Amino acid sequence: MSALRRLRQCQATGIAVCRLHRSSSASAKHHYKMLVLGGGSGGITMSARMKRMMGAENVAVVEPSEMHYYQPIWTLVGAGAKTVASSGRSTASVVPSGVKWVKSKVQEINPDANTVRTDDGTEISYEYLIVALGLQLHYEKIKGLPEGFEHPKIGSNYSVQTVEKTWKALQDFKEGNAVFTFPNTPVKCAGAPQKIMYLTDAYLRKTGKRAKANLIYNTSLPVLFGVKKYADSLWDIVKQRDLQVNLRHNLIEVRADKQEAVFENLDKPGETKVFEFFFISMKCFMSLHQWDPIWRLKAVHWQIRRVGWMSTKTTSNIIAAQSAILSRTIRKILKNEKPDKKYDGYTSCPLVTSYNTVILAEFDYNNQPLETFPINQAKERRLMYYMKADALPHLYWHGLLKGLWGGPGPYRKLFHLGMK
Ligand code: UQ1
Repeated sequence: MSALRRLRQCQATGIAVCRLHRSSSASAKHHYKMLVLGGGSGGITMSARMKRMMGAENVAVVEPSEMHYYQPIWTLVGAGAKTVASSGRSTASVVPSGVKWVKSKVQEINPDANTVRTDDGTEISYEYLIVALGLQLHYEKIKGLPEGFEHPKIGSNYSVQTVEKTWKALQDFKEGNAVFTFPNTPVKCAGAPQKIMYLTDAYLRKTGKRAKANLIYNTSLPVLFGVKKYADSLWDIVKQRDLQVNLRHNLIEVRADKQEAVFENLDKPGETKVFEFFFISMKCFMSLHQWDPIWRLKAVHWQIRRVGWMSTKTTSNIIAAQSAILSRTIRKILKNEKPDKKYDGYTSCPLVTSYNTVILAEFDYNNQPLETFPINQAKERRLMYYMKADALPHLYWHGLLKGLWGGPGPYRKLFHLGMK
């Protein structure tokens, strides 16, 4: 960086930054062949793959958080079946060794200059950029939040600060409504809000409190689940277990002091309905990160030419499938060859339906089932529960994050050999 530019930057960002710059040696490296934004599942997975492709010294990952969490297990944390501590590891331990961890927040992407500015004013230039910033949580979009979280009966399994409140509220349950919500925004895992309802039902039955409880699932979607095959099974479960489902109900306000939640009817604008609750578990409103390619880079007409991008879905099974394709694409681009493979939209969702059963939903972009195992996966199965609770976390930490797991595609083909 030129002295003049650094001076300007110091003027713009203050003395602390100047000092920081001076103390970092003049030879501090601020250029990487591959720069990865975000140290979540996508960012760490791609860092590992890029390290293997081009050497650790050529890769840097920008991530401000000290901790990295395996979020799929939070459903079970909310139901008391796993601890939150078991879900986290330090970011330092998951950044591949030798890869530079830039512990800052992205402040600006400048695709014309192939540079990124972080919140401490550092400018990093790159040859190739991977944006894997994931989704941001927006509890503040609901009136009465986040301050409502001071109340013990308001929980949400999607943030490390609030996930344990769900389990506490479940244990303290006496009588009344337990309300579960699904927001009107893109979300990471569309199955999650109903998983915690099934676990709540199982817990209340186990503890003899179910008769005093109404379990209510208010979802903004027009369906219980987007893939008919699994939705049919879920409707059967909902009926058998006496769970109330209200479609097109979107949470707009939580009145913590009165233990009331206000929902709007998405089919009848302006019409609202108030639900009293003893306990409410909310799926958070989410949005793409402000620097996600879909928001920002589209706005600059895809001026970044050499860019790899992950899609807007961000759960780890999707990242597994995408990371393999993205690596392949990058390898082709590096060799000046044409990318030859596209991500097929593979998504999976282990739908936890009790403390020892799971329906393993797997499907493609068109919401058609795309199942790995040669059995009917729409059935509740114990084996799938143990896969979800015990096997998949290992696959995540030791396979996916090391860049070694590209999803179950090859196994699916193997298991279905000769079946078509
Ligand atoms: C998967 O690969 C994955 O990522 C590690 C998950 O995230 C937690 C999953 O939930 C699932 C179901 C898969 C797919 C794996 C198999 C064996 C079907």
